[in-house]
Amino acid sequence: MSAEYGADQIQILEGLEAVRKRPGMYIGSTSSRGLHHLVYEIVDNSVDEALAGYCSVIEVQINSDNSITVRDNGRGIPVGIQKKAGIPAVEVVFTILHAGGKFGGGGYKVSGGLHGVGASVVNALSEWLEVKIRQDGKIYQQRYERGKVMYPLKVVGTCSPEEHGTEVIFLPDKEIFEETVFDYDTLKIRLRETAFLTKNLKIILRDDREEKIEKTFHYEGGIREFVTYLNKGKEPLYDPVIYCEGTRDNVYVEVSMQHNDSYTENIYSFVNNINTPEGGTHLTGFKNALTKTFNDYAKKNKLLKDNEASLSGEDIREGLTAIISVKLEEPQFEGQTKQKLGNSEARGAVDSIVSEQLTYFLEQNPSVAKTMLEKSILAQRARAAARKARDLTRRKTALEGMALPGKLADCSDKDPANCEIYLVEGDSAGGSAKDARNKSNQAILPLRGKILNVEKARLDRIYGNAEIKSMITAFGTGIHDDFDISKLRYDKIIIMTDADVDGAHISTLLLTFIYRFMPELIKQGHVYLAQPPLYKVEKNKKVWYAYSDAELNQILTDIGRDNNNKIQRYKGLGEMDAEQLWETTMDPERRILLKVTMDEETTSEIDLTFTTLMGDQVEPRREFIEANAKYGTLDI
Ligand code: TSJ
Repeated sequence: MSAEYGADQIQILEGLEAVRKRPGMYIGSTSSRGLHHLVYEIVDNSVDEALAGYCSVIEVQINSDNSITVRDNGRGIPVGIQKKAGIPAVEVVFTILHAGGKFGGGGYKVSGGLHGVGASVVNALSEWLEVKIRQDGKIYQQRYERGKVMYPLKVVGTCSPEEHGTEVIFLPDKEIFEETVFDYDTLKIRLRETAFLTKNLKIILRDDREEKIEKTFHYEGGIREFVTYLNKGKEPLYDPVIYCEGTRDNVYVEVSMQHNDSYTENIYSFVNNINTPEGGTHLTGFKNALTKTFNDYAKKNKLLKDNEASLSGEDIREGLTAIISVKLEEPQFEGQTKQKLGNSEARGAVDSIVSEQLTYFLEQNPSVAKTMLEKSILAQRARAAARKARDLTRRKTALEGMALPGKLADCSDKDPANCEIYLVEGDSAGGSAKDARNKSNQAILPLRGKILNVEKARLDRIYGNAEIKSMITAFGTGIHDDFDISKLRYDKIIIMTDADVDGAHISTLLLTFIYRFMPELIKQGHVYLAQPPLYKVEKNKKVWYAYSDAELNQILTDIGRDNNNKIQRYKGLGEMDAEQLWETTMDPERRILLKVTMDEETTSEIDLTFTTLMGDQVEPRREFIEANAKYGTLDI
């Protein structure tokens, strides 16, 4: 055990009881999200060990009782007595609350610095936790229950002197968490991301609950492979992925990027492996470097004349997928949600490393440079056309006040808090919905024909699309930089489509539009999916509605299966009359609404979901839509 690992570095703040009293302060929430955070808190310690160069494999296992095992082949948490506390260092790690909780204000965890941060929090919130350490030919073990030590650290066996590592197994406390069942896919997404960000680290995820699943994430190319993964289903414009790496001012910088043939920008930034959805200095440094380097190159090589306008950053980033990953000792996070990097040295480090290496790359690869330039010039032209179209609509609204779309059947209540708007596929269903609705607070916007796929259209076409224009004016908020949530005209935006594959497809197109143009509406919980029933069952003048096959079976079992049932399968909203539509899908007292939510920590996966759905590859899309249509929801 090294001398630096002493108690003096660890600031003891409060007992574990405080964690149990206010768990939200330490892990954000006690919902499913907080539950999964427990796993990340433990795994992060093994990742730190990997970053320090001592660990190459991490195994994460969901056991049949929903406990979690995390095992690594690192040096093993030190077992020697820690001077200040007078107990083994491992016991300090699990029983003493360390400084710098992620959610309790104060600093963030420093990768490669304060190990064991978070372990005591997990311990406090677990019914039981056991740690096993292999070190110097011995196996050590200790057990805790709700944070309390059950016995002093003891040797429980021997192992080969070459073996070393840490194994932790814990069961989240049902007294604390509303949800104690782990979701395999949630862990999979996060662990895959961690593996991308830590090249050469192998992460194995196992689910031992029902049918056994095992998946290994191991990316020698690191964030280069992350970009390839994100560009799956799109057409890359050049190969291989561009990669920059270096250290400046104690900031380790890695950037990977590749353009594809789409029109959206997909840039994800990370600090010490933590996603920064709001960006910050590292992202700014990257954008500056890209814009400047590219314009300099174009001018120097006469690809852009001196009198021609420079390409804007947005033009150059059209269709760009990129990962910016920095690692630094003392990250400062800013902004409301503390997700925005503030360290100014990160801006300089990323800017100079990317400028230098990208300049060299462009000079060495003139054909790639040319491809990028052509894409940017097309983007520049489209943007100019789009600006014109947008200015035109803006001027119109200014002149005519609220120029609401003609097809909108608005509600009479003018207080947005009370109002909802139904986006309804097709004119006939739109007609039924207009008859069915409560006119005072429910507005109907019928959408005709195919909704434009915003993933595959340039801005000028998007702005020219009638359905999109009418949604933008009806919502009232504006889009992108002009977006203003305070102008939202309806508290709920409800997408109502047929309960079949086509309906699911239309829902997805609408969600894609909202996600790309006004993501805040989803983040702030204003977007919903209506759930029309699949079946109507009638017997002896009584009526039941079923929203799934399982529910239909239950109803038939309850009322008896005989020839007096008349079962009707609804093929679409259009088959319901106004009264049925009201009863089943629109009456706030009886309807089922699914709120569309997104987990900001795994934004890259949401983008990928939309790309899968909206990209060119038909098969994965069909599978996804069918899988989700069955449950009547889209899980983004
Ligand atoms: F969360 C946790 F703390 F319980 C935990 C820590 C859980 C798991 C699964 C692994 C670990 C962990 C800690 N793996 N590896 C380490 N390494 C150290 O704690 C360590 C080992 C040696 C030295 C040294 O200076 O010799 C220093 C440290 C921090």
